[in-house]
Amino acid sequence: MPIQYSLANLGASPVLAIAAELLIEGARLATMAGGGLGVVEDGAIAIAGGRIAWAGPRAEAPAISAQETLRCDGRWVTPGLIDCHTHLVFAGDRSDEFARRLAGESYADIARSGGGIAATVRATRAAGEEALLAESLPRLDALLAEGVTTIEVKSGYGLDEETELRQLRVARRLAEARAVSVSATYLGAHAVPPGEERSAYLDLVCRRMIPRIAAEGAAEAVDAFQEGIAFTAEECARVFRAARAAGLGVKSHADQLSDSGAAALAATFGAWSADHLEYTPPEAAAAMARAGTVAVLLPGAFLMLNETRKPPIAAFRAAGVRMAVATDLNPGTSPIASLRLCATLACVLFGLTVEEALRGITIEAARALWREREVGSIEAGKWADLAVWSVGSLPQLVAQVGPPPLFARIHRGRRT
Ligand code: DI6
Ligand code: FE
Repeated sequence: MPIQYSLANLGASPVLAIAAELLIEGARLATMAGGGLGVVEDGAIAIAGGRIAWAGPRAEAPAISAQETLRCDGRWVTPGLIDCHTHLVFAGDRSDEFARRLAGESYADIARSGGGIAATVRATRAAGEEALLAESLPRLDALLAEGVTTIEVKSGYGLDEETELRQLRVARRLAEARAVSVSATYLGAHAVPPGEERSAYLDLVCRRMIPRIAAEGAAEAVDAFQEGIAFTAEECARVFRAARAAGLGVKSHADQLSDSGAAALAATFGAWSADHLEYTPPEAAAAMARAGTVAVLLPGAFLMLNETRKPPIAAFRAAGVRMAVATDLNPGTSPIASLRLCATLACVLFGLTVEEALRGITIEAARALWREREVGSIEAGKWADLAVWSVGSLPQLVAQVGPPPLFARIHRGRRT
């Protein structure tokens, strides 16, 4: 709740004002508070201690004394964007696979022939920590340049203890190198490492890695790739049990290339999110809604693999499943460092409305990371993570592809 002081309840004491470090004025706000866009015309935001001290219509604002004022001249302000599914810490390049797919090979064919995830595992194991950080920063910078203030980063390109932990360390170092919040996810169950026996590898993931990662605070959640070319439902259930036992969140790469009941399984584990979902049957939506499992749509991978089967959006809407949109930024299926483009693709390819797409890269994405109490909307008490846009209307944010119309980016109250 905003702290409000009025003369009436202050009696004879001196007039108190909000002492803000930064006051944002003359803005049109898309707060994402409540169920929709939460539009406030002629809005103001007072920021203190890196958090939103007050937000709302200027006419209703309490007295505010500000060290600095940012006048927006009618520009739109949204919450800072949130990319809730990325694999952006990796080494190497797989553009050759793009050419192979154009020549007719499928993603699964390439994976079975030693390419795909295994190719990036080889490159990532060979890269030292500094090299990995240096390769990852330009991808992060591309996201930040379009107003992103929180990202999720998955491991999953090490598949051995040392390299997985190195990836997770680099993920955390991104937040020291740049003004961004990072949520790290352990994706040991991305593929069986080349030359290893699957049950022995799953022992390592479940008995050793997950407890260690939880104890060290190296990640907040555990993800698994449930697919014919990756792990079965039983194997993923084992990973999710270990994650829950260690007190970590659960996420799933679910039903991307085939229906293996992955979304429904994720829901039984109370997963934070189930992601991809192209082959998810509409009947799984009810269980996802009950479990509060967010459907994370990844239209970049759908585009790059030239897929045709689409996620059951109508069923998600009907059941009240929350929908987020993310880049899936990775070197194989979604080499796309633009969350705004992915929001556009979610509209054009999957039929999301502009409102759904904008909520999908803000408040619903926060929910997919269990951070909705901290970020994702413009409400008093949350971190002051904001994007100020030089656009005349909100649809312009997703109706145009090209340089981001970003006027200012604010992370935890600091203009960056
Ligand atoms: N699904 C994906 O889209 C990425 N991982 C996954 O499980 C792709 C990973 C890659 O091809 O490198
Ligand atoms: Fe992914």
